[in-house]
Amino acid sequence: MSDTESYLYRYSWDLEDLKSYPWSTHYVHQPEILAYLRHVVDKFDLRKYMHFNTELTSAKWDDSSSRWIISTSTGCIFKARYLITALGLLSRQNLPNFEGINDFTGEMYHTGRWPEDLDLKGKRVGVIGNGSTGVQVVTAIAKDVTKLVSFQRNPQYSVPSGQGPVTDEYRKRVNDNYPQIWEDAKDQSLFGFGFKETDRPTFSVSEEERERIYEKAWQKGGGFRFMFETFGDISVDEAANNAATDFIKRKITTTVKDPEKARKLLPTQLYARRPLCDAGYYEQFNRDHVEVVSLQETPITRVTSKGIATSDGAEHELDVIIFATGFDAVDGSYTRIAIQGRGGETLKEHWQPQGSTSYLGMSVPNFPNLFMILGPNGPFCNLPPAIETQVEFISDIIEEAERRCNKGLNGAAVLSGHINGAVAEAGHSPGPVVEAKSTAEEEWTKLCDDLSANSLFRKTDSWIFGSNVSGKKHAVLFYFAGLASYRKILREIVQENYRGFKLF
Ligand code: NA7
Repeated sequence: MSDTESYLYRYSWDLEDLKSYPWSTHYVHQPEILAYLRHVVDKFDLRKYMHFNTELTSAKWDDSSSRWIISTSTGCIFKARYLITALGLLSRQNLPNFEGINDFTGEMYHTGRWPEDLDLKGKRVGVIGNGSTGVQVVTAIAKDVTKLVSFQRNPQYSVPSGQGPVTDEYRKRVNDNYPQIWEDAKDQSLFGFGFKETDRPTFSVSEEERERIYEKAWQKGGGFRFMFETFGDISVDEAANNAATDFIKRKITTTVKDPEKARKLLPTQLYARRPLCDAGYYEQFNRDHVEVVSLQETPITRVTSKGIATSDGAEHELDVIIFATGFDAVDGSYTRIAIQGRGGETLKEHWQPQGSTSYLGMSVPNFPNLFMILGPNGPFCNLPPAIETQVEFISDIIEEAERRCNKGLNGAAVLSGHINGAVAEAGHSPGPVVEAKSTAEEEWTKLCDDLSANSLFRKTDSWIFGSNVSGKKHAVLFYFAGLASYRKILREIVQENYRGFKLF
């Protein structure tokens, strides 16, 4: 289930479709998201441009022809002037290699590769991981299984999502205001979640008023709302953070009836990961057949043929193990593929040892005409509007490069020897080359680093800083000043003749 309100978890550019396409609940589930994407593909007749079951295996920049040479799993080789990657922020699965994992005789699944027809009814199921996904899985399957064991390394804070049916009046209100809603989300807010983040400090109000504000947000629902619409300092001030977590902890202890389960479910860390929300998560632990294992107290020692063994000598017998263990996020989608820029350097090499870098989350020096959608250090926010923002910028810069090339405006650069006079075909220029400057990449990386310096998010281990995968450097992976500010910067860059880019 997406945790962004349905009306903002879609494309913004087709008002008629926005108003007419059906959605019946506040948040859409995966099948509805897929159906929506298929609908857009059909409506705009896009399927003819798509190759399915085709994996990008490598991409190499050829300086002499100014082309990307792109190899795929189907054996096809494509030559392209521009390569735009949309590999996904959260697509490379993180699958811990527990000792004995191959001995397990039951079924094992990672949530990122969920079989469509999986039926867990009547089964004994273990869920490893309790991030956004683990919390949803536990909530969804608890009623169907005969035994559920949630293996938790770090308990997390989760607030109600507010999921439920959308009334006709609500839908009408959204439909009547759609253009304004999008403008506010894209150009007035930090995260594009459909509300204005507050800058009210936690301790600017009395304790009673604070409680009232938290309670109101709890009743309304929404993870980002709770963290960013209640008070403006929860993610930067430890005392403010503690005040919010005290409230959530009280909710956990009053919801979970078994004190031992409640104790294990109480988080000990800061409230500084991606804010979670759920449709009745803590309530599931009131079922007798739902258990929680604290991996801090009793770590997994190995996977056995029958289930999972923990350090207290227990063997949790299971039919199915679900790995809700997340992803090698953001740059993990890139470092697994040999994407080679000028001189044969791969992106993986370019990003070592300092961690992944880019200009605007889209472009990397020495990787000409490569544009990443949601590459490292792009905006941290609701993703559909972030994706649209980047697609629009990339389209514009390519159009500008082509325009300059066609008008001969880049002739000076070609003749000056950057491409060394090389031409792809006799009598023709190899075409435009667009590339981020190294200084622009350095400045953008420093900005992203500085913006995150005071964030409590930086003090906790999560995929947002790359610290969920062993061996991965803990480094900034996002631009944290928000979508509106990011879009403003992009507009300024265009106005300043694509500041930070070289257009040959
Ligand atoms: P997350 O948020 O990265 O959560 C992964 C969970 O798996 C988290 O609870 C981890 O514990 C746990 N984990 C990871 N490795 C292990 C090992 N080796 N042992 C035990 N537990 C482990 O991934 P999600 O799929 O839930 O969500 C990703 C994003 O998708 C989410 O933020 C939304 O943006 C959508 P930890 O807390 O690190 O101790």
